[in-house]
Amino acid sequence: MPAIDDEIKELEAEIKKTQYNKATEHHIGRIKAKIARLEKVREERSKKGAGTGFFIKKGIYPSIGLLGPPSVGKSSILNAITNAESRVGAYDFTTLSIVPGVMEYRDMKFRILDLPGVIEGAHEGRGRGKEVISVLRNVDLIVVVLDPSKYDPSYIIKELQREGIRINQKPPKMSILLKDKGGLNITKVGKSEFDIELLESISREFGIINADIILRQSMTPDVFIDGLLGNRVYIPAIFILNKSDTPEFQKAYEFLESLNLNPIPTSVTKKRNIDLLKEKIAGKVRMIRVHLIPWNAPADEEPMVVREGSTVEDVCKAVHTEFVEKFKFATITGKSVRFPNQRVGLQHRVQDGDSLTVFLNKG
Ligand SMILES: Nc1nc2c(ncn2[C@@H]2O[C@H](COP(=O)(O)OP(=O)(O)OP(=O)(O)O)[C@@H](O)[C@H]2O)c(=O)[nH]1
Ligand SMILES: [Mg+2]
Repeated sequence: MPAIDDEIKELEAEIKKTQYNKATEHHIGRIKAKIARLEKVREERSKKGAGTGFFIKKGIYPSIGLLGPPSVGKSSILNAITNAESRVGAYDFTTLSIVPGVMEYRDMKFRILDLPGVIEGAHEGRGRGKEVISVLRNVDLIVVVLDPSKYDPSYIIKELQREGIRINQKPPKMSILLKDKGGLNITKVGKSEFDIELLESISREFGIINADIILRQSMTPDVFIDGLLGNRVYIPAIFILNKSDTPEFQKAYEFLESLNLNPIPTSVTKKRNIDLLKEKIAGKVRMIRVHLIPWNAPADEEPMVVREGSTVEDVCKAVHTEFVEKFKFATITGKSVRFPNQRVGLQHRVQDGDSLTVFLNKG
């Protein structure tokens, strides 16, 4: 799709050369909307011919992706915190596919994914960067790994943004009701601040002419575009600065501190802060405890610790594949239902403290 790519590049160049001030902000806002619209078209087209990318599925354990430039020590970290053995090499692109490992921390388990290194220009297809980054849409936490020779995360953050991934951000608080007529009505609730004319022209750029849009927070054009598109994912992220045993470490650490990224300093070679890293990862992912109660036997004493958002199906799969194949119904007592022993299906989401009993078809 060279045509679209070129068009996007031209528009980006235009933003770069336009000085940002009151007089140009509308112009820039509209260009940003145009870029977002073109990116959407590109994404839709590339989906049609897709099928070669990496794919991961959500399970009961949270998935955590190790993302970073080549050779910073991602695989070394995977090997240090999990049972896995991913190849480590003193050259770039040692890891060529996704290598999973299981990290245990207290009574919890986490699926850690070691990914190939990502270089600048990934969205243009350099390396397998685009595929690597798009995998991260489905993870529960992104761990950005850097080292003292490659410590500037800005291109990585940009690559994530281009894939529609927003790190350490909340979804914009806004609602859109599309209508057949009546024009565009943008209103606000509370103290939100924004430039109404600019947001109107952005909406038109997306072909939204008749709609009621309610904003519940202040909106920059970028946040508004995210809300209009509605296909962004919001994922927490933490930063690691590895190789703390090397002399150039301090300078890189101070740089990341100045960006308020709170990097976790680690050294795999010197085994420094490996437990701290596990603790930080575990602390960033919300887990819930579910008690499995067999219908004809005493309850297991230990609850299952699963990802927040897990369904009855996720839990069943983790116990035994037969639980899904022969599933008849389940009953739950707890926060996720209105009354004790309520019947639920496979798609029901469990909540912390739920007691679950699964009933199977015979045969
Ligand atoms: N000094 C030092 N070297 C390290 C440390 N961690 C990893 N290394 C070395 O850095 C090199 C790259 O390590 P890998 O774990 O293969 O790096 P990677 O990020 O997985 O690399 P790619 O898969 O190529 O992207 C190897 O030579 C490691 O031995 C560390 O804490 N300190
Ligand atoms: Mg590797």
